[in-house]
Amino acid sequence: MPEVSDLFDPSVWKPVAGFEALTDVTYHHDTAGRVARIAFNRPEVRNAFRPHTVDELYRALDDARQNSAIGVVLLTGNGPSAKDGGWAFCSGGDQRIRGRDGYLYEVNEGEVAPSAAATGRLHILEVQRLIRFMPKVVIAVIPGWAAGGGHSLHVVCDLSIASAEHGKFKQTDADVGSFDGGYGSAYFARQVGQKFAREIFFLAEEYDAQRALEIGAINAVVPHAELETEAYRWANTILGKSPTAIRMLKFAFNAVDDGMVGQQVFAGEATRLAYGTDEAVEGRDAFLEKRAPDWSPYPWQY
Ligand code: S0N
Repeated sequence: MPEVSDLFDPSVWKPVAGFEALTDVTYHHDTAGRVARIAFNRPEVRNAFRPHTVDELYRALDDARQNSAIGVVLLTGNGPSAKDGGWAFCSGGDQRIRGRDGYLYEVNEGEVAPSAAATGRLHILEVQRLIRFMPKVVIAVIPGWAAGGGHSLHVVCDLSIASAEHGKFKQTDADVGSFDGGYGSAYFARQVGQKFAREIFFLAEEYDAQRALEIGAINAVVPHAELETEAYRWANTILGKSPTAIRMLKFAFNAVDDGMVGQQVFAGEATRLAYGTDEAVEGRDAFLEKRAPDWSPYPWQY
């Protein structure tokens, strides 16, 4: 077994200090400290997530969000499975520990304590919102299965790139009695159109990376061995752009589908820009100096 993943290039990545104890995900920065690689690390269950996985994923993503040197996050799945050689991005919620009100924390692998019945969690949706609202580009790097909640996670990422040989997709929510009624379905329909989205959810049939590309569900299909190299190349291309422009574009793309929250996020960034102007500085200074603001240098522009 490789230490991290067969596709992982140890000359590119270094572990992130403070995150050594992670078990269900791995978290690295590139040597320049500008790209984050976060990977599901449960290949034996096709990278299904349990509450502990989601906790770790959220922590790593939030750390990348708050690191002002990081501009791009690669979200992927380690592999292959030592059991059967299978590859996965993520196969969604771990069905072995799904309770009646969400997913349960385990006492042992696949085993929950009877008293845990009241502590079910559904916080993968918090991860979806973190990806959606972080002012950085998140790329889903899909080396194998994207199924169920794993399918929905790639949908919410800004870009998706998949392995030609092993990239496979299936929306199994309705097979197991779950339904992502937000970004996973309704936003997916915005991407591929209502007919394809309904077919993928209602029939839950497998489709491959080429098909995903044809319907507009992903951006590119690349040879398996080149998947992470190509994703890293994309990251570095994006890093060559203006951070402010990329951030404003991401939130502009989001806003039309995100209602008042989308407007709020976009407007927050506009406020940040406004704070950088002399005009806003004058407003602040006038208040602190207890005088009327002098707006005369600032025209009512047309
Ligand atoms: C991914 C599939 C298609 C791969 O098939 P393949 O290659 O034939 O492999 P298998 O032999 O099936 O799997 C290998 C081993 O991995 C285990 N395993 C796979 N997926 C899971 C899983 N999700 N949970 C637990 N174990 C899993 C297999 O059991 C097998 O183990 P062994 O070797 O011991 O037999 C195929 O595996 C598949 O269909 N997997 C299930 C996909 C699925 O239905 N996922 C759940 C869908 N629902 C969600 O994800 C919930 C979404 C969600 O989180 C959410 C959304 C909105 C609101 C709230 C929530 C929420 O619930 O939090």
